[in-house]
Amino acid sequence: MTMRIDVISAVPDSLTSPLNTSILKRAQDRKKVEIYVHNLRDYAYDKHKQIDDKPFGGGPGMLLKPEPFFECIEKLLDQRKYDHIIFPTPGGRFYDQKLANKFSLANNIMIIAGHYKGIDDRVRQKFATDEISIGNYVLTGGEIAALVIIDSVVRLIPGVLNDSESALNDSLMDGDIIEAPYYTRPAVYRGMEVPEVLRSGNEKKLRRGKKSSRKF
Ligand code: 6GU
Repeated sequence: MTMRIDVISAVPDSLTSPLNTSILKRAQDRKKVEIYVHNLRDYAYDKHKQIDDKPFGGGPGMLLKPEPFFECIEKLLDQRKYDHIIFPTPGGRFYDQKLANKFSLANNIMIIAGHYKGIDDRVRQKFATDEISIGNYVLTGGEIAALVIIDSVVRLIPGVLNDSESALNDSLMDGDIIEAPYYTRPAVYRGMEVPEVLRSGNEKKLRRGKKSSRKF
């Protein structure tokens, strides 16, 4: 079973490189996930291909119009069922590992990447099943949040990570993700030494992930 992820964006180019690099690329090459990026402008039907307009009630900036989103989303919904239609928004539920685990069980996920104050709210009302924030700060748009969600979900799909990278090695203590520090050669660099316990070669005595490296 191959997971399918559809992302709708007004700036699809911002997603291309990250989605086609490193482990996300490998996951697609291994047919563990299919990721499709849809350009909102392709669903603008007026002759100027306009996707934004002035907000009712005034105020600065432009809003993404509802029609291109509705056209694109309804076309996708005609083709398959989606387990989650994710709407990244600073007002959403805070994203965490538990939610990533849940999303990783899905067959089909859609992510609607709008802009902060930049999307007609009827799109959210009509289609969003999961409104997600990735933290307490404001981004220029939902694309980077979409990438955060995709990255954290795809690495959990069986067969995406190799044994040495395995998500099973992720350490969780008191619900916090923690990692002990790692080192490679040289054993001494600019006077800084790798801890003796790691250099001894007695790997079985090592209990990785026990000691938090969290600084705050
Ligand atoms: Cl999901 N979107 C935007 N624009 N800003 C955010 C966010 C999402 N999560 C935190 N800040």
